[in-house]
Amino acid sequence: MSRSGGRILVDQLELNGVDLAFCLPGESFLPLLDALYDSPIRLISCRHEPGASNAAEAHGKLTGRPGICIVTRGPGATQAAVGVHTAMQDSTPMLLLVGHVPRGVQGRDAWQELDYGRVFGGLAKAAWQVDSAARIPEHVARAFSLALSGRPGPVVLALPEDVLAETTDVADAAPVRVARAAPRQGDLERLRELLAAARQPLVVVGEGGWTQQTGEDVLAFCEANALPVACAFRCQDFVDNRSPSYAGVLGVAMDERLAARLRDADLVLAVGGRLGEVPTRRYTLLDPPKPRPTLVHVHPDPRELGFVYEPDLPIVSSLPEFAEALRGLAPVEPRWREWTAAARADYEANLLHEPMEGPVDLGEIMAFLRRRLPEDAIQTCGAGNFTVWAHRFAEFTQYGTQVCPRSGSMGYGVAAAVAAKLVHPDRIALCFTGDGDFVMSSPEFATAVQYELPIVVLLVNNGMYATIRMHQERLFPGRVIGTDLVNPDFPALANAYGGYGERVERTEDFEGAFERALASGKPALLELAVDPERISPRIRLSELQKGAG
Ligand SMILES: Cc1ncc(C[n+]2csc(CCOP(=O)(O)OP(=O)(O)O)c2C)c(N)n1
Ligand SMILES: [Mg+2]
Repeated sequence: MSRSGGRILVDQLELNGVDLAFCLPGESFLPLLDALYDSPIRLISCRHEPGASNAAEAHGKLTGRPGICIVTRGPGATQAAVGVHTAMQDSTPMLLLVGHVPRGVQGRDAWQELDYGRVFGGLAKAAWQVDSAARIPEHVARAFSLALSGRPGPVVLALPEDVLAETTDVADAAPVRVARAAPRQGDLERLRELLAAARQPLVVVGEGGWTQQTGEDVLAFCEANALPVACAFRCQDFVDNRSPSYAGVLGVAMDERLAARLRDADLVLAVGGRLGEVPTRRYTLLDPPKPRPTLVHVHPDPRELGFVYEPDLPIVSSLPEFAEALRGLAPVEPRWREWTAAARADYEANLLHEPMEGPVDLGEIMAFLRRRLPEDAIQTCGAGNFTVWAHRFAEFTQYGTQVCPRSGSMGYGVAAAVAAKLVHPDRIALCFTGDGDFVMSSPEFATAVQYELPIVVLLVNNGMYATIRMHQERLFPGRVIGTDLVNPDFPALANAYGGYGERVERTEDFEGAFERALASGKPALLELAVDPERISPRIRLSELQKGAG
């Protein structure tokens, strides 16, 4: 049967299990849009390509399957780059499909033409152009396979509009199956020996194909061996934070006591993750290339092992397979019970906040949310100092409930909440944002209204790009430039979009406002009017200006 390139492409997406795609329409991919008209794939049309690509990235995080983003050539593709960058940094499977200029005019610097292999070559896991409709099944299968295998990541496919329009008779490819590496028996025996020789071990969990079951298996192993386990930046939902083994997060503004534990550990078992710049505090808590502690590093992609840190024991394994294998490993007699108990006590102490200046206390609000949010509520964010409260004072119990950019990209949170509400309509999708961050992602608040997705946005308004102001005051005291913000009336903006908006001016008003936001049944925004003096949970602006901090 003869089909258009667009139809062939949509059929390949369907047979690979795609049921949701994010786009910003362009005339360069009309046959693809038209094929979606007849498809069960739900198409969400966004307001700005960064929103579409961030939502697709978040969808990849939420499902472990490639999130799909479809954009137009040139300006559409370049605007979508931010989600591709996050997917690469965060190891998230994703497909960016770009409508491209027709083959007949390529190479003339035609209107909106780009060489996608070159533009995205350094950004994505792979990027190339599809040159014939007949080979779309092969190319899409390769794209899925690459996105999902080894270290998951984003793949970019450029689709010339005449390739999408061309009709041909070609068979579908088979659904993509990805092989999963498993540890060798000798690896686990060696791990046990190294553990038996340790006195101050630390397990660090990170990205690269995590699942709920992986978290349960790793945590059971940690508990059976009384091991402390820390999460890498924005991987706080990888293990149940209530466990006596859980020791906190190696993130931005990490607890000094946890930082010291990583520095002082004599054995580090990294399950997933790359021991990147944030968890190692700019590679100072562990020295590259050969860190002082014995390092056991487990990763599905052999290229990540030894990339920065030379492991004593590198283990190439998918994370679920490794975690499953841990089940069969007999526990060792722990010599570190006190070390683990102290790590846990430090974590619990760090959950307690100091009272904050001004009538709105974010620590109190986070304490309320810890009690109030159901275990399956999904939290999203972008970047800013407000995230320090959101991360430090939150407790996660289930995988897939912290959908945040490890890339540190602003403007991610609203789009991620939209994706979360689409995947889990019955759950709360809560976006933490700042006055700077929200304006960057607010177009997707309109998407939430259009598709009737009652997300809840908590906007911390301190009238500035506080993160940058904080660094500015440290390095260039008193010379404030480029970091002040004059803001719109945020609740009015939420109302204008067709959502619910409220301004919270006192801590005690938050609870009622939160319930009203949920009860509104609409996308809701609560503006938290905080005192800019408290620039982060531990730092006051005036202290910075005096040279402290
Ligand atoms: C896309 C992007 N642009 C710029 C930055 C640099 N940056 C990091 S945090 C931040 C300020 C965020 O301001 P706001 O949302 O108001 O949060 P606050 O720090 O005030 O709590 C900026 C500009 C970034 N991380 N990402
Ligand atoms: Mg701000």
